[in-house]
Amino acid sequence: MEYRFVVVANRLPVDRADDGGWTRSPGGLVSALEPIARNSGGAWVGWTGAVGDETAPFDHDGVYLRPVPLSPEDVDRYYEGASNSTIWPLFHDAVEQPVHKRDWRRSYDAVNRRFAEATAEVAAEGATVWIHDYQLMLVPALLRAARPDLRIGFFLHIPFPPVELFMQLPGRGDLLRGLLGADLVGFQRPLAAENFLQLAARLTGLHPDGETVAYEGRTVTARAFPISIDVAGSERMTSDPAVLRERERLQEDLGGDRRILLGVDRLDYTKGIEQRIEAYGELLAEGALAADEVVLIQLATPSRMRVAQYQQLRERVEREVGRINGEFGDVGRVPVHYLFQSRSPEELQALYLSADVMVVTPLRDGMNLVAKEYVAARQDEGGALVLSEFTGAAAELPDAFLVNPYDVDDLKRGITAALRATPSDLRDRMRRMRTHLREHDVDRWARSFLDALGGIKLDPPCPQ
Ligand code: GDG
Repeated sequence: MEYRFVVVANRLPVDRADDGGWTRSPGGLVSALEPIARNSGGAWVGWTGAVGDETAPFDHDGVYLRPVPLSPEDVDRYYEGASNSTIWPLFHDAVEQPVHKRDWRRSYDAVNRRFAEATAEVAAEGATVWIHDYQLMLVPALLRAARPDLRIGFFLHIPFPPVELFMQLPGRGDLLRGLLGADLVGFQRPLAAENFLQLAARLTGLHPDGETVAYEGRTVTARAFPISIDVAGSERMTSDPAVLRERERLQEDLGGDRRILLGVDRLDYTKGIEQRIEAYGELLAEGALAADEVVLIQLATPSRMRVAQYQQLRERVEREVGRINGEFGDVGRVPVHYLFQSRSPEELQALYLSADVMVVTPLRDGMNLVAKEYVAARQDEGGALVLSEFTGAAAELPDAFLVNPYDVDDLKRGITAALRATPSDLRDRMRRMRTHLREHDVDRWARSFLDALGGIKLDPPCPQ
């Protein structure tokens, strides 16, 4: 098997359909990379998402998919353990205590080896390989050892922590050397690239020169490539009849003309959901907001529910929602509509179109696509975005109402300012944010990374 372009990610770009077949997974990453993979003789290496699934490799939409099976132990140790209970919290400022276990690390190492072996098998001589995210940080070096002919890129979707925090990691040297196996290491923000280069200097005694560092006879480049969304796709969806029907239904069900605050997140402790609800509760308690004038819809998509910290977060959030609804609600009228569910893309779009204020308040977030999706959805130039300054998106969207999510008073100030802003101020802000996004969509992100990496030749972008 000889593929000239190989994407390597924890998950394959498909989900099992009800009829047992496969459908393309939603999301900008897949919609950006799949066409590139299809047009350049591409393959994708990743897990199907089903524990113990031994599906053989198959073609889907012109891309060769090479599953890497994960056993129940792999899912416990590599995925929920090392990836999501050690690396994830540590790379997000340790907002939850990272847990360190030796058998998790061993499993992380073993699964990364399997990903590297599978990739080495499918990549053609001199192929370009693009590896994604924190679950696979050892793969670049493992792959280079097996296949020095390859051009290897790595992109980290989450923040890269400051040196002092990274130094706490058992196996820190292996992880760093793992990444240094790539020719190009991409991050969401320049600060993350700087952290990485400083770490390389500290741990290995290398001497970075600008954004590059010489390592084992090669040059490794570290640079920011802020990810984005499929802006044209999002704009097309706003006129989809199913979306418009859903928006009407929402308005009817909510009744009256209450203004809508909206939160959309995976239920994750990095997303600042508790702080957002606390701020909203205080605004109600102080009478700054009245439950018959505003409503908060919080869509909290179930995520990593076997990890203890996520179960505890769910309990805390649900207790607080119950308290606020108990204290400030009435029969037939609750101040918080809390949905612990996953909704269809059409329903999500209808929520974006209905929200007067989108409240995105992570304590730390590599980028945050929800903020960008909201802006892309608002072709009407309506609505306001309250955005945590600790998201990657904040650097690109200074016209949002920026807040410090650790400061409840600042959260309250941001929400109130967004609710009180004049329509013309909001329109100006939204227009500027939309202009930025249209020029920086996910296709441009993928192309700029692959251009910097060199290797595959890309078709020119399709006119929109
Ligand atoms: C990681 C980084 C970085 C959520 N609920 C539903 C649903 N979603 C979709 C959103 C959005 C995506 O999930 C979440 O993306 P985020 O960027 O907000 O956050 P993470 O999942 O933490 O993503 C992050 C990203 O990678 C990309 O590099 O931005 O910083 O942490 O697209 O729309 N979609 C549907 N139903 C839901 O209920 N259909």
